[in-house]
Amino acid sequence: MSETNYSSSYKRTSFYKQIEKKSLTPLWEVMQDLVLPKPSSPCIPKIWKYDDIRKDILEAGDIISTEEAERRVLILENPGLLGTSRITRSLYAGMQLILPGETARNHRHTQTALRFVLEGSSAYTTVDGERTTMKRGDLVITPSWGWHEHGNDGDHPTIWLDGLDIPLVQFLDASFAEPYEDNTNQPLPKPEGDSIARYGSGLAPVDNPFDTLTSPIFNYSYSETRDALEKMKRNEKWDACHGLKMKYANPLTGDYAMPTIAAFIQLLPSGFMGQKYRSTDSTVFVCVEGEGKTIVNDLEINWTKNDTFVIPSWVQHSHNSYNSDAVIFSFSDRAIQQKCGLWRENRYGN
Ligand code: 1HN
Repeated sequence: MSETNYSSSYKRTSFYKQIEKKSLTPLWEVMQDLVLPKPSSPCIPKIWKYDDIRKDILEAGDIISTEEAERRVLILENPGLLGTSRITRSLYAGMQLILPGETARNHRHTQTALRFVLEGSSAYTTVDGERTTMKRGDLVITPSWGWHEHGNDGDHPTIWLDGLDIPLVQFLDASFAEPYEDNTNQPLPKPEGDSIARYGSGLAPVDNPFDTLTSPIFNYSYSETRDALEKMKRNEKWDACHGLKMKYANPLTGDYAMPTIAAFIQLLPSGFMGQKYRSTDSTVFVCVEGEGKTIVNDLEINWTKNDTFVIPSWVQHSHNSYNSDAVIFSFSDRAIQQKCGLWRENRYGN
């Protein structure tokens, strides 16, 4: 073989060995895997039926205490991302159980968290000095590095879905976490309802602006949200793909409620047959009310109350409700993608 024969595989293999020792590696062997012409996520579509997993979540209550576990959670791990504790490539999700009389101690970390309450009405969360009661359908958020603890004062278990930006923070190597001093409870300088009164009434304090990266409203109550949807619905301006879809907004900026995670609520009117849609943010959906199906290529995902399902980035899907209005909560990494100019969507199968 001539000196100039580029395709000599022997020459290449020995060259690769030579440079490997110097921590060098050839781009041309991997470039196609690094820069894809379109998203191709290892995340796969998947549903967790609440009826199927509820007994396992409750059984975890016999297996471990909140004291021992720190947080008693069953992770929803995407089968395409086994061993990674991820529901999508950038997001973590889990089902958390807190039994009557239990507490989950105060701590903080740089990961941002959301909780979407599925069952129970007697648990509470305290975030940075204010307590809130957690009722079904409430969205409770915890900012990066905010102190937070939970408890259940009632007679029934409470179960909620946690969503955190754990994989994103992991990727950036920006994780810090710490327990509260001597495992005590945090002080409660603010009365319950203070932040919603101060920031959720179309008012804002004149001075001392809040850290607006995360919304100062930390419990978006379902009764308010549901009422708003019901009133908006009278206008009948349905989006062909989404029905009536709203984002949870920071009232001070109009941006998403959290800097990294976008959260949404949508109402599909009875008998809605959505058009095809895809976007670059892999999304976790939870059916809050009603029932229906989401068609994903050849797959039909049938969902009813409290079922959680995931649709990967850039996968075509369409939502359909059956014979009652359906309400769906969802969250994704759209908040961070849009800040980086990465987010794309398309409609109608284009
Ligand atoms: C966490 O702090 C909570 O506070 C839930 O309820 C899930 C998963 C990983 C790391 C921290 C909580 C978590 C978590």
